[in-house]
Amino acid sequence: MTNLTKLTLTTILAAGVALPASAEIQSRTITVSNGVAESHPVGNGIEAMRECMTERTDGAWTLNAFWSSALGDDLTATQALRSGTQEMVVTSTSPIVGIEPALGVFDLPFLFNDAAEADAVLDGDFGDMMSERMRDAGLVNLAWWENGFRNLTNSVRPVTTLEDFEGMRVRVMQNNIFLDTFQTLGTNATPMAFGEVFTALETRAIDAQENPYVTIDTSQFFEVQDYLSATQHAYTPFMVLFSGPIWNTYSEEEQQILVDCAEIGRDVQRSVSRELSDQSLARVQEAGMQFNEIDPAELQRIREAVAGVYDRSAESIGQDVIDSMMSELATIRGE
Ligand code: TK8
Repeated sequence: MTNLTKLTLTTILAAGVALPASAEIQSRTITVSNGVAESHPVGNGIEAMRECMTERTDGAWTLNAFWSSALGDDLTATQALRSGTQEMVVTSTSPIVGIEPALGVFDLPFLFNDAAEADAVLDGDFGDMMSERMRDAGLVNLAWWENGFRNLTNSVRPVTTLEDFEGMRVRVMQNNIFLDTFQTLGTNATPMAFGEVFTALETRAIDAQENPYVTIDTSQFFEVQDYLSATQHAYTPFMVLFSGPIWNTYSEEEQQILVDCAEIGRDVQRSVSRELSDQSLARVQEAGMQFNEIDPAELQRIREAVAGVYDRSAESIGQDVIDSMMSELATIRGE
């Protein structure tokens, strides 16, 4: 043992810091941020992850969570991970397609039919392949969590037909595929970071936004939006990203703890998300939102109107990526 190590150990012991469970596990403080409120199922997932880490490290790790974009939006936080100044972020894939354009595949309109399809794709070979790609960008995807199926809210009128989208000023994520989809639907689409949406709706700078029921509920958009229409036009996954540069300073045992705990968090996060979805839909209606389903034939018209987005996005996403998604889906669907 060098003198320096002895000194450090003495200092640690004197400070009363909990000693790590094994030589391979050091004291760590992990900062995680995200854009949603703590009451969102991401909160349950993070809590499960924290319990898992505490148990596996005998309390040597602290997981510090920041909510509601307090450390910046998804994209800013993800860049902080790449430069090694923040450990972790739970982010939607959509705002970070500038970093890995192939992630745009998840933004293709009406891609997944239900959550079971999303789980099978994300937890299977396709999800692994996408996580592998993130490594080149200095990001380690620990697990796929769920944001969910997205639905339109607005303050103008119920959307029951394709024509109802016309002229609406809709906030979209910072993402060309969403921009294309909503422009094709006839709206006036504006890309904006999630943290700015509530105020933009409140001041009527925009009329509309789209997110899963749970996010509409926990971000209190019902306070500033009158109509909610079940468009279900896209499914957004969350990635639990870890900083590549910081990952490289962790022992193999520590890296395994991160992955295992993120997967335990995933199972909790997804099941709470699905339980809460119906409750959130009921709650926003109690809070005054007018809800409508869309007639299946009309939904089919909407689907056909945006079908061209697939071809127009092929160059940025990569035709090979779209093809492997489609063949994976065909297998899952037994086609
Ligand atoms: C929260 C975001 C949000 C996303 C969006 O950080 O930007 O609309 O759906 O939930 O990831």
